[in-house]
Amino acid sequence: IEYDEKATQKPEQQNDDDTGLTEEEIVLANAIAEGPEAERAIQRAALILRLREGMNSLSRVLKAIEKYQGAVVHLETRPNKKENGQLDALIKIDMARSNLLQLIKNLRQSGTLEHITLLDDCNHLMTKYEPDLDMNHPGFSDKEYRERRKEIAEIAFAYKYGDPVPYIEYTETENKTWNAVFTTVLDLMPKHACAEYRRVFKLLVEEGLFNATGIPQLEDMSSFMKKCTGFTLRPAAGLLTARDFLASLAFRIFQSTQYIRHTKTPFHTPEPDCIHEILGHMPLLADPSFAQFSQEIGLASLGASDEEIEKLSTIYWFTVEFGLCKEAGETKVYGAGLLSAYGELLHALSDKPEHRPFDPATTAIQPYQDQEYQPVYYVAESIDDMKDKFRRWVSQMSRPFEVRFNPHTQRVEVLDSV
Ligand code: HBI
Ligand code: NLE
Ligand code: FE
Repeated sequence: IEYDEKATQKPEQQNDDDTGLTEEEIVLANAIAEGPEAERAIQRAALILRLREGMNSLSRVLKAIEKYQGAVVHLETRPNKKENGQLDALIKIDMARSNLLQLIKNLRQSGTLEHITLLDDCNHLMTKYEPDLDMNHPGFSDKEYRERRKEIAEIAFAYKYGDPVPYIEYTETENKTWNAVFTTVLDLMPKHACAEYRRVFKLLVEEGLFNATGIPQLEDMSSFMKKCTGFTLRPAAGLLTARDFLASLAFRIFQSTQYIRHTKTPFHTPEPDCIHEILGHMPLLADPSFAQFSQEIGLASLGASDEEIEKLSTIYWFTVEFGLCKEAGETKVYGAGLLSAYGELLHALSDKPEHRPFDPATTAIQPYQDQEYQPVYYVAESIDDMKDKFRRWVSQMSRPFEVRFNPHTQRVEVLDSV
């Protein structure tokens, strides 16, 4: 039976082996530097497998894992979403990188491998601006706020690829904070936000997702974005490392926090929170051209060196987070960090800070400020022009392979390797 299965494999699956590197390998390369040390380093992977023959398939898979000296750290079965009665298994394993690659090949050949994701492990937190650790955090002395943050962080830690994002019953105080920011943005947006933002914002109001009374649920926002651009959300517990955050963008996945800023500081906070993600990022992630740009930064980050990650993350900072652009002779805002913080939005458009034309090579090495308002902003001719300039710059980045995202399979494919 196994032999037959192989004979009827789709040509697409055979290609995977021809091209050398696959999605999984790139994400691996991304997580670990090259070299024999790296080959032996233990990597955690999450595999979703199709158990076509129920427990028989499962026992074959477990034997293969044992053969490659892997340790199973989590195992659960769940009903397959498409085929009634069929089971999927989610298995998390720790294994040496070289063995992991062998195992993946082996499972793919046997037709059991449905999906592999290292995204469940692309959620390493940075310990910065946390209410538990930072004395200057407005929530530092607020026990109730800190408890709430923990409760919401647990949702992100427990989240697994493919799950819907759990709903949160936001409190009255939380919804009031949202209301304060939302109504101000509603006020300022028509004059100061770029056309792309205004267009989607209007759609979101029409769909009833954006309103002054309550915080939109991530799952609903995710469905909306999926419809527009294929971007989906997964919950994040806080500020993630740039590498993890950017890697998920390559898969059109945006990692979003779900907690809200402290009620004492509605109009500016240095850490990301759901107001920043929902009001700042999501309208533009639902715009096709902008979504494409966001993903391209993500694709460029796969397999990049630490130095390159720093540059990409600086470009991300001065575009996606704090970017300005021209529109019919006026300067408009498209950066999410400005759209969710009106104090800084007004500062950015005033004559206090410096405005420089966006140029990837110089922008990439500009030091930035992540506690207070920026002293420098970069102004793009337009979002499309910014995207073109970024493309030209990033194409000179050295990497032994090129990657492309296949929207049908939701996988990153390698175009050529040397
Ligand atoms: N983590 N949760 C989260 N949200 C972000 O917006 C975010 C992040 N980590 C890094 C980051 N943004 C960027 O500033 C760049 O470093 C990529
Ligand atoms: N300063 C932004 C805000 O208050 O919404 C958040 C920035 C996150 C990078
Ligand atoms: Fe952000």
